[in-house]
Amino acid sequence: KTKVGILISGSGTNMKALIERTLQADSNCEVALVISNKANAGGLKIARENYHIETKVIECVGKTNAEREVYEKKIDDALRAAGVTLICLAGFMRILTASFVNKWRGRLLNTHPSLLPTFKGHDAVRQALAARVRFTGCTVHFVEAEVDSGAIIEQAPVRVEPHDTEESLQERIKLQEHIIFPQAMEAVASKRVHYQELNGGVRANGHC
Ligand code: 3YE
Repeated sequence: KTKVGILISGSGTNMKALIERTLQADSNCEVALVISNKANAGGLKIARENYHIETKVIECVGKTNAEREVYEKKIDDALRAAGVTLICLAGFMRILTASFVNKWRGRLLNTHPSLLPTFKGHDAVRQALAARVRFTGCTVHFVEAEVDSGAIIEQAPVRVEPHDTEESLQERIKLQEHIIFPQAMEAVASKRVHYQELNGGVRANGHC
């Protein structure tokens, strides 16, 4: 089975959906380690107590490039020590350096709450409401150094309702992420989808 490492910063609802998928008989994955950059992330307790998965808190010391490298080295070491070969960013709210991304390219997935390439950035749901679109959604993509720009693996649309708030829309988007993120994890782990570089560009080859 593919050993998966999950990086979180918060309540861990996407993490929980990934773990639940790995507990099904036909899964090609097992979650070997959950890392949070926040000591108070609710997901840590869930991983440890409900699923008996090893957890680590690795907090960032600062935002300079040198400090980021130190911090990411700790993450990299912990993942390798646990035998991880596939990383899922599940509500992890840090931008990763190019050197980390390059080391894990093709084995590093993120979920984003919009139909990329529309509404990149940390406030994607707010952007969707401001633009008055009828549909937004979510995207699971391979991570590139440039944030939210990596090859798309899977997407799901979500209709924007007339009385939606950022919170209500975010909630419904999350429900879709809980479906497509586990699908994308399994598809990459079982090599139905793989990362491909082609003359300067990249794409996710295959289907979930
Ligand atoms: N890193 C790269 N490429 C990607 N991280 C994520 C996706 C992704 C990635 O596609 N290279 C918050 C939004 C980040 C933010 O801006 N954080 C800043 C400041 C943090 C702070 O103020 O504490 C930072 O430098 O990390 C995962 C989603 C990242 C969203």
